[in-house]
Amino acid sequence: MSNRIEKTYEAAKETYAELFGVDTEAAITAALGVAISLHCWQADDVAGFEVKPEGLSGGGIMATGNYPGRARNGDEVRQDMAKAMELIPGKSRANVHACYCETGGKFVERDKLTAEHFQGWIDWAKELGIGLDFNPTAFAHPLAEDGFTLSHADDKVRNFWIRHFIVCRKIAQAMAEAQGGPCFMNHWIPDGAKDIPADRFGPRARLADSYDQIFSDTTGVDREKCVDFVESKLFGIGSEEYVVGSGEFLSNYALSRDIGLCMDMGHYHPTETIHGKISSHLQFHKQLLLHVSRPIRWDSDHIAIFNDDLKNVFLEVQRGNVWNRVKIALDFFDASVNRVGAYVIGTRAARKGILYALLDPTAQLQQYEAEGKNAQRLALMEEAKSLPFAAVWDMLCLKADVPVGPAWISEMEAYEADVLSARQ
Ligand code: RNT
Ligand code: ZN
Repeated sequence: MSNRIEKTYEAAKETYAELFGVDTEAAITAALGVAISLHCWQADDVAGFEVKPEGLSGGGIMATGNYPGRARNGDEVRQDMAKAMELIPGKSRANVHACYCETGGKFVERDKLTAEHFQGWIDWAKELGIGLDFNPTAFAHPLAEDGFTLSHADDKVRNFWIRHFIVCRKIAQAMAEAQGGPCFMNHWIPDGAKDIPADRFGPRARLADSYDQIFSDTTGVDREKCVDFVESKLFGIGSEEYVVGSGEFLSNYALSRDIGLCMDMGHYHPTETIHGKISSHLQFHKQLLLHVSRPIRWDSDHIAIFNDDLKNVFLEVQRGNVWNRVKIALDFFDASVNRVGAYVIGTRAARKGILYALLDPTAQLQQYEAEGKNAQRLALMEEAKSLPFAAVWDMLCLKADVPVGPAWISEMEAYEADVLSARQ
């Protein structure tokens, strides 16, 4: 098998080099080195491990489906993520939400969380040799029930969330220190209204003020280690009409305060894609966090696949040569299929997208463009689509020592039979 892959690859390598001037070896090495952060919340449908007092409810976010085998605690989530990582080529990170704290069976309110409650994650990441990223959790909580958190009109509620975000940055800092490198911290809030608000200004003024309080807290936090991003959204369930942290609001906020901007592929109008926005934002913003997801109608969180939207995002990064200014994280949650399978499908798709972009004949395309040869430019773009990409992808998997092609499916099935099926 590896013989066949090597032979096919050698032919592909020649085709890429001779006809397109592309070095497949360099592309494979570069593609394996781009970190992709795997979100812990695919393993358990965004449930988390908080010990919840009576009456504590959900809200703000929703996974649909009830496929058996959901992870029920930290060890199971980590076990599933580690299994997925065995089947995924290239550099991984793990992205943890605050509600995935482990508090030893005791209820700990979100504004009292500390790094101690994430020691299980920190130790595990060290063992695997991967970095951790972090997120405050501003949903699935009684004080998020009416749809407002950091922009809440009641200062008691708003201050609670400010305190939560402040302690979360300290946790991110501790993660960064433990791993000897930055922890990318994403601040997403669900705030918004189902129907037409009479005041769109007030919540936005309060949100700006809350963020200012959060980001100006420098006690024990430095921006090289805890690297903050804010994530916008178009609408959510229960915030169909108005989202406080809209694209414009958060882009302006982030830029004016020197905070990173996060774009989730699923957070725009259904006919809108994000690749065209990257060059606009990066004229002004220093860096972007990209949440790789797949929007379908009202849902922004289907499993990422190797489609045009995804290819275009990475092609844009390649053509602008901004690999060092984007961070890549996954954000989808599908509870209707084998969840380890969901991780592997989505992460392999993202890695494919990265490799696909790194194999782009960018130099030639841009030269045609400079010479006004636009038929040639479009022709080469079209021809590049039918290059033997699969052969290079298979070689990447081989080099990374992960299953090639559909071989991982049977490993997923075996894991389901051995591990997942025992979970009630
Ligand atoms: C929600 C945002 C956000 C969340 C995670 C769980 O619409 O995309 O990134 O998915 O924080
Ligand atoms: Zn997201």
